[in-house]
Amino acid sequence: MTSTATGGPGLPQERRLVTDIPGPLSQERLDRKKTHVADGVGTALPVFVTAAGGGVIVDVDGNSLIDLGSGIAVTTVGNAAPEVVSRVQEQVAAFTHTCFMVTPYDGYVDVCAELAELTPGDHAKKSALFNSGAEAVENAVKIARSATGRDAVAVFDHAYHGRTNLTMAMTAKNMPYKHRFGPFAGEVYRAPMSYPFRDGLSGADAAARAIDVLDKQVGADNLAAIAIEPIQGEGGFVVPAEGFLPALSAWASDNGVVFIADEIQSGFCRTGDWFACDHEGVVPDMITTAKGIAGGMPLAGVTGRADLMDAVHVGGLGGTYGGNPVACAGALGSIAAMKEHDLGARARAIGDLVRERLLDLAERHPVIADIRGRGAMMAIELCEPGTTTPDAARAAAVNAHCHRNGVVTLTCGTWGNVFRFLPPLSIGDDLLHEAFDVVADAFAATA
Ligand code: PLZ
Repeated sequence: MTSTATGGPGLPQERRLVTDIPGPLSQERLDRKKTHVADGVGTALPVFVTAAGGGVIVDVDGNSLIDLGSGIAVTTVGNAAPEVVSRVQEQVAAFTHTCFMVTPYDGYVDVCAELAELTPGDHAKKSALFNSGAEAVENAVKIARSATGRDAVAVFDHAYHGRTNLTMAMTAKNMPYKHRFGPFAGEVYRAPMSYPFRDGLSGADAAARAIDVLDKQVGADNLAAIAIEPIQGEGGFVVPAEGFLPALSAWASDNGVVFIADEIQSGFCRTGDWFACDHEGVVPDMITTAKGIAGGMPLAGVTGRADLMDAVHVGGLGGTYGGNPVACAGALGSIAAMKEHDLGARARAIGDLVRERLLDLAERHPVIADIRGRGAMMAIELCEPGTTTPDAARAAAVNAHCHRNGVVTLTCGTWGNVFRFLPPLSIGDDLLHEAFDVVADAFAATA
């Protein structure tokens, strides 16, 4: 079952359905998956992929689907982007691995230099590289604890930070992430998030509420770090009210608490800036990155104030594969493409197009209770009309309709009632419009 397909932007940019979704050849492979792959590993849209690029994903049956998911915000520069492919090919032919902790190489240092330049703030910064977002978050907490000599970590309602033991503890939602997987790491405390659609609070009031919880229930002196997604991802694309992040960050700074922005989903041009923190000029002490950083190669980073990063003893940070040379080559290609094609501007243009389509849709479908997000990170929350009662069943029905009709869509949210749109920034306007025509049909068909 090998494939010689070539992907990338040269693929025909079209939605093309030649079988049911999933088609017979995907069905065969699904049976094989059932035999060999643990049931705990689910798949949202079970077509087996042979190629992808631009704004489409092609499956074994010859269907071409429009991609509004980017593999959960990863292929921001496009799947098999030429800048990524060429650098990866060159690197993989030169050497695949040495372990940076054994014998170093330029790619790792180059990525850290890019991170210092691109992340918010012009202070002295240093980075360490890892394999996954969860691993980056774990290490950010380790570094913050080492630098402050404190234990406690504050996180927020609806937060998602990963599936390892510490990051499960930091993640809010039980199903499917935490159920029966405890006991969880200790010294993790949850504060109320700013969620304008549900709490109606200003950023300042929501920050005061969160700070009061942290101050009274944890104590600023015990807090090593506050970790927050500047726009929440899995939790429902919750965009905090203006002023919430700056107020929290100021409080953290006044109290010697390390402010960690988890930009694993929102970073690298996704929201129209390099990072979501840029929107309000928030400068985190530490930032975690992954996903979009490397165009599909597994890479993650922790970037922070040099004094914090250097608080850890030599040898205290690492891992066999962290900052693997092939993954670093992918990151350098992805970052080069983002700069060269001004993908931040492209994300803003996509955001305008998507918002317009969603506003139009919401006029006709009162189940759409909230439209939110920024740039190419937009979402709608579905509720029983006129209420804030989540309508997850409708979200699932709309999602299934989109999948059957060749559009890769994703849901999210604590109640599973949020529909999120994360197209690759390499998608064309025509394809985007066609995808939203399908979304509109899905709402009409499930009304
Ligand atoms: N922090 C903000 O969005 C990953 C998870 C998908 P890893 N989000 C997608 C799933 O169901 O596992 C994520 C994130 C934020 C951390 C992570 C974790 O990143 O690379 O999946 O470990």
